[in-house]
Amino acid sequence: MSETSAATELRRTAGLLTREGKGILAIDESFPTIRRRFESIALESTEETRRAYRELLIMTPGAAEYISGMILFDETMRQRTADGTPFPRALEEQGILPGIKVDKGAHPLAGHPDEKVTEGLDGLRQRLEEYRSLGARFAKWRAVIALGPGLPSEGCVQSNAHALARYAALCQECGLAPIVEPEVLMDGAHDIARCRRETERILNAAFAELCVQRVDLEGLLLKTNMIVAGKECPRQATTAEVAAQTLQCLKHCVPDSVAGVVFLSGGQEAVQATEHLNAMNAAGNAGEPRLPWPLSFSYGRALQAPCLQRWGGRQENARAAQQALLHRERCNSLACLGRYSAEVERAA
Ligand code: 5MM
Repeated sequence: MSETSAATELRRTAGLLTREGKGILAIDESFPTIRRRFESIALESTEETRRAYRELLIMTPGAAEYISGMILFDETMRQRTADGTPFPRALEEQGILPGIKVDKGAHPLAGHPDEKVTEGLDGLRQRLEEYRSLGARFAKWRAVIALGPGLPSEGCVQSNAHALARYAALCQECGLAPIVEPEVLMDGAHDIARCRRETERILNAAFAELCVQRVDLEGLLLKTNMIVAGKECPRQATTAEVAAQTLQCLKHCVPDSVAGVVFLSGGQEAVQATEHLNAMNAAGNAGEPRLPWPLSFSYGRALQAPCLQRWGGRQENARAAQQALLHRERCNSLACLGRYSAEVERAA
């Protein structure tokens, strides 16, 4: 494939992922994370329980109206529906793009107590080629940044930015659209102003490295945290404050050429994550100029939590669980258009 047609394909994939009113469902929990999620419903995490749960999510009837892509975990990428269809193909058949989490998790950063760097660059080119042959169209890598006294250090910010950019360049070489996810955690008592300052610092570092590594921003999505106060902060911000601070942060740091911005939910309550996204799209596109990028969602917990609780690991609850998931998907789809409301929420 020529360099130009490869870039066109990447941009097309990125555009498909953020087309109007659609977002991404993240179901890429690693083994320890899915075990914790299943513990909340007293279910053992086995290959079969994980497969059954992921099948329920992937095969929810009607999801393609609201969902453009799903991010899978390595194991999920290789699993099949009960009738033997590989999960990536089952998604493609519905018009949903299969994606894959390719990082190997956050590990202690040498010389930097309490800080982590995301690993997984060794052998990544070969892994990406295999994922592409299995049907992946896009990929995701998450950097995890904790705030604390004197944290994050410059070493942590720079190491994670460098890894994100190296990953993104390798994805584009292989024809997979990269989702670049630097996440500032909500853990801690920091206020919203501190979250904004540190998120801007991290986004600036990430885009500087993406530029150094010659990544095509038109073939890339940014997945980021909203600007919120830490969970233990005595003063939590209002929805309007979260929307205003997040929009200003993005306008300062995200180049116009980026194909789209999608948010993680990061521990926000499901309805709250929808309200925040709706407020941003309503305010951001109320006048001229409109925002330079689509603002959408790539939630894990804020889409799945009600569904997981409704399922409870019991096959007889599968249909009700899918309805709970579809409801959150619809609400967030409307939030991408600034058209979500309390009435829509109640119409479950
Ligand atoms: C679904 O959770 C993803 C995997 O996390 P681990 O690697 O820690 O198991 C996570 O990367 C997710 O894709 C994003 O952070 C968004 O999830 P939330 O739940 O924050 O919306």
